Amino acid sequence: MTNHWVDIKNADVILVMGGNSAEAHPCGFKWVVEAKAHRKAKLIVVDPRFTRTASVADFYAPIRTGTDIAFLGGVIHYLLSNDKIQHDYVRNYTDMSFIVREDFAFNDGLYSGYDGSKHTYADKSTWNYEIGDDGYAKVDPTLQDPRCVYQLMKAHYARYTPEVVESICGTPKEKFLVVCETLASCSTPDRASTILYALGWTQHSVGAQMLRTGAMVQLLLGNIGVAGGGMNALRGHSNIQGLTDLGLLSNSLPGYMSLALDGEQDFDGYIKKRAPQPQRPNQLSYWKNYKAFFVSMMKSWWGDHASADNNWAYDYLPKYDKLYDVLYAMELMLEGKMNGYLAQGFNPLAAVANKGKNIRALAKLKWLVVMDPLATETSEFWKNYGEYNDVRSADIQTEVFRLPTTCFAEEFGSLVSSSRVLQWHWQGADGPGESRSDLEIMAEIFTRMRTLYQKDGGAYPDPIVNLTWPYANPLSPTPEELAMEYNGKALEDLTDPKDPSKVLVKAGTQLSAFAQLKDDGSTASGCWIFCGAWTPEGNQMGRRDNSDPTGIGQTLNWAWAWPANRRVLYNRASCDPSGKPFDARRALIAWNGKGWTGSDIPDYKADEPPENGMGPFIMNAEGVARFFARDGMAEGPFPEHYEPFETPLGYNPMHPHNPLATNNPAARIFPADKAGLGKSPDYPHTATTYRLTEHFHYWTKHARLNAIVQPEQFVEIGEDLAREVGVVAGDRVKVSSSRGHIVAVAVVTKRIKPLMIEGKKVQTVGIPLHWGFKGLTRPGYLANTLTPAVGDANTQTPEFKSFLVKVEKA
Ligand SMILES: Nc1nc2c(c(=O)[nH]1)N[C@H]1C(S)=C(S)[C@@H](COP(=O)(O)OP(=O)(O)OC[C@H]3O[C@@H](n4cnc5c(=O)[nH]c(N)nc54)[C@H](O)[C@@H]3O)O[C@H]1N2
Ligand SMILES: Nc1nc2c(c(=O)[nH]1)N[C@H]1C(S)=C(S)[C@@H](COP(=O)(O)OP(=O)(O)OC[C@H]3O[C@@H](n4cnc5c(=O)[nH]c(N)nc54)[C@H](O)[C@@H]3O)O[C@H]1N2
Ligand SMILES: [Mo]
Repeated sequence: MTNHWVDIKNADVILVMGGNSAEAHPCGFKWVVEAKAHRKAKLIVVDPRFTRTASVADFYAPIRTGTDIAFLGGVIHYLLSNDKIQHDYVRNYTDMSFIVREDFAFNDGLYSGYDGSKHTYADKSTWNYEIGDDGYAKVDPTLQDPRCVYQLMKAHYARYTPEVVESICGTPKEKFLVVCETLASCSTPDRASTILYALGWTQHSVGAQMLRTGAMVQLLLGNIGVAGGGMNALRGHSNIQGLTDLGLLSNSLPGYMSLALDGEQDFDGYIKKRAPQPQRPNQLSYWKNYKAFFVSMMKSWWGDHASADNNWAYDYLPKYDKLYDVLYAMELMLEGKMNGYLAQGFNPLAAVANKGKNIRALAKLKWLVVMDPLATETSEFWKNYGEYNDVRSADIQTEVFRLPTTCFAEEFGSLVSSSRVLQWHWQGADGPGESRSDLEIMAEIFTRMRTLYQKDGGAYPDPIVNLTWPYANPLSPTPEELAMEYNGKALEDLTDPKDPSKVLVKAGTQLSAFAQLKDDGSTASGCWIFCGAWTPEGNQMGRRDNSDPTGIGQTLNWAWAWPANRRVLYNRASCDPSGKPFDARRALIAWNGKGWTGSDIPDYKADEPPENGMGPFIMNAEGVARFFARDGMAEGPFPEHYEPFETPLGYNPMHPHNPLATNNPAARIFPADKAGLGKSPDYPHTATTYRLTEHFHYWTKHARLNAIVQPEQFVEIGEDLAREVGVVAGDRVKVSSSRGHIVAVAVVTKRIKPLMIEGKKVQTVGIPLHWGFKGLTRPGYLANTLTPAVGDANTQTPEFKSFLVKVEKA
């Protein structure tokens, strides 16, 4: 979240799109209820289904799955053509006035630089601003230049008229316009809207661009960095925010640093690329500190083995050639190139797209380790469970090890919430039986591996035998030790640059803030954004003072938020260029003549006078927010609608004559998966998968009370589809995709209606995901029997939310 849970109460309009927060985040949803009750906030829900969130909304609009870019592109067109944008904000704080390179182009659904044979944008160099001789981006403050971002964006989205939106999304024009008008009411400085989203946006082949389109709407309305605004990703597992913060994705490092790419063997080049020079006068480009963050991390990992002489052990880090995401892992297993797999707190057979493929993949492994408190579908993938897991056990040679772990309530430590708040929690009970904590298991695996490398050597044992392992009991590191390590400490006395005789931080002392990190090896910090969580004053994550001096929910003494205990990111943008809050009733910070103060920690240089003109988006070298994604995105600088890989239309209404632009042109799909995609004549219905409040994924079916409230697998179909296939509520239906089928009870509902898409009736089928063949509920089919193995082009998150099926009476 750019903002935080409590801050939702400050919103005037709440758009829930691509999520169902009343159901999946029922505790946090209370802040939506507060905003409705106390601010008369309007709640709008846009979802293919009339959800539990929709049932308490002021307005609901239906949408076809996978078409949110067309919808939001239409909103952008509405805001620009009706001049419903916050002028002061967009002119000063975004790249609207920046001039784009002459050779940047968009034709037939494809941007410049596309290589059709590789299905990727091989050359993204044209996706950039014109950079002048002074190193600064060229701008036209009048916004008249036809190559400025404002003009290009306006032309790009002019194609998304309300009629086009209706035809692609199935959202009736009148309903679409109500959503536009309600959002547009927040283009004034005294009103703010927030967007709450989750998987309904991320789990698509164009997921990352859906979020970007939402962020563009928020920027046009001047709603980023202000109280009650923001782009708010409501996250999943209790610590999934912590997972990305700590860099557990295959291409990232802690604190959103990035692993080097294959070929980036030169250390200085690696740093230079990630620590860009400012591209506007007097700009702070905060990533200029990248080297300090990186070197401190390497010191934390390898201590004295990381020194200036060996580039801080840069060669110890792998350089990556591809994303090693879970879809790729399954592909490698099938190809016989991955022989072992460790599933820690993960049930991939249930959770990953295309179960049939995944069974064949797991069956090729030599060994599989499952670290889990429960016996899961994954740990028993080799066992025959009749129609629910119809395998021949005798043909499967994979050796499976189950290591029983404790569960979160049997441990203590920190969890990071969607609000970026690191909250310390305490153990409720000891784990049962032979269970051991994840920490102990990992520590023992590591120390045993290290012993083997010490004894036998190997191709490159250095990174393993030299790893720092400073814990009092090497077989059982404590959460306190780890938290202190992530925060970091001084390795030498840190002195005042103006007076070297003055020691500011003594060697061995915990650091207070990431501003103290150095690039010369004198500091260590395992994750720079967590620096400040365990200071010389102690554990900041355990703080429980909920006082809220300004009454807008800024409880700065409740636990600790990264970065720097800041609760609302980009909060400099909540003030006008002179440093005065756009809305005094919701002030986060203000310039008081000498410094920035207020109810939040300034996301800016604390004593920087506004008249110097530094931009508020200090993580971008140009100091402003980007409508034009000049780097980073896989499929282009402006989001464009592409159809889901399994489309009920078979073509892209925006580009009907270019088959290369039917689906995301930059998405990766393996040949066999592509050949196996379903087509609409055989699989005429559009399906989506989702959660229910009563279950948490695949594990609460092991708990008796949850099993009682939702005992049996069902699918939701509309009354019209039920009539078409000849079933009534309670009948069993067979739902098939090109990859397999499930059989479940039909819930026939008014909550899902057919949509008219390009003149054709399209039915939506809703498939809750919680059932399987282990646990106390009635055995059921894994929903991922049906889903395709294709992912978002940037993140490889599978397209769980939009695929084709056929519904029949069972
Ligand atoms: N009770 C409970 N709570 C949970 C979980 C759980 O299993 N049980 N899981 C947790 C986890 S890990 C996560 S990640 C979060 C997920 O939180 P959510 O994303 O809110 O949950 P989902 O139910 O997967 O999907 C949300 C909604 O997206 C809609 N949708 C599908 N396709 C589209 C589309 O193309 N456009 C739009 N606009 N909407 C679409 C679906 O109809 C559904 O209502 O929930 C967390 N909370
Ligand atoms: N079709 C479809 N598929 C989906 C989704 C969807 O919307 N549609 N959503 C996706 C999403 S967002 C998610 S997050 C995944 C969820 O997929 P998973 O994360 O694989 O699902 P969970 O059932 O939450 O599995 C977590 C496992 O962790 C175990 N566990 C609990 N506590 C601990 C612990 O402290 N230590 C260890 N080692 N184990 C523990 C639990 O017993 C459980 O078996 O599913 C994904 N798959
Ligand atoms: Mo999730």
